[in-house]
Amino acid sequence: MNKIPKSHPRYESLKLREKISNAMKEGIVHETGLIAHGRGEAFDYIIGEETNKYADEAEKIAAASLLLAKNPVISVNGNVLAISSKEIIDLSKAIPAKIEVNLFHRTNIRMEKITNELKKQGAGIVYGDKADGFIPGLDHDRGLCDKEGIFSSDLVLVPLEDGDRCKALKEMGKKVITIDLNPLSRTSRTADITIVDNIVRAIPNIVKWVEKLKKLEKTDLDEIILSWDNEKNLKDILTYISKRLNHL
Ligand code: PTJ
Repeated sequence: MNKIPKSHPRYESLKLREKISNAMKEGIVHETGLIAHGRGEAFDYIIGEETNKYADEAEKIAAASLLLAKNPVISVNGNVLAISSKEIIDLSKAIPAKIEVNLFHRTNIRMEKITNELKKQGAGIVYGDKADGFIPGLDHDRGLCDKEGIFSSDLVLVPLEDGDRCKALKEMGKKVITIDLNPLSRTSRTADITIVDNIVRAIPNIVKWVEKLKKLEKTDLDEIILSWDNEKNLKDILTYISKRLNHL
């Protein structure tokens, strides 16, 4: 790929494409990850490629929930690593939360590459390769997880998630936070907290909220979370999108 000039009106977007494309060539992103990224881009374009007040509120609630969780885990897949690795590591340290590699298209070689890359970039323990636990209700390797990681967690942050893992995690009694630009996806509609924002903006904003909310008492954090209504937030976002489309 030719060097993208900073003056290009779609510089940020093209840089992300470049990262995803390079990570696919390195065997980190699955080839279908390019399609997933394209779907995300389309929704991002529609919401205006910025964090709106609904996403910001969801990011605040996510930060408070992560701070209150006893054993929070951040789930990382190929796409997440390709575009948000540093930010994920920052967030895991700010909480602190565990990191687990959990792949839809699981192969030993991808598990190893993603785990090594996270460690190289400064993550501590990276869970996922032991695979001594299983998420009930999922067929195939998608259910594999670590007993000390996702299996025993009380809260999981699962960004850019595929269809039914979110539901299966909820059925295990876990609180699930997702980041998904598509407010209509099954994951978006199943999660406890759905952040409709690009992960590259969402994670730094969650970190910002974590730093602010860290100073509060547990009871104040409980109070903040009490006001959260995920269904209402999703409805508000859909109304926001409809209004934008009507005014174009
Ligand atoms: O690395 P693997 O093997 O675990 O595979 C990862 C992918 C992403 C390929 C897999 O989980 C998958 O196929 O996911 P889906 O079903 O395409 O869902 C991904 C969701 O993430 C879609 O609803 C996209 O809109 C959304 N998405 C894509 N890019 C972004 C995003 N949401 C937030 N930020 C993004 N940058």
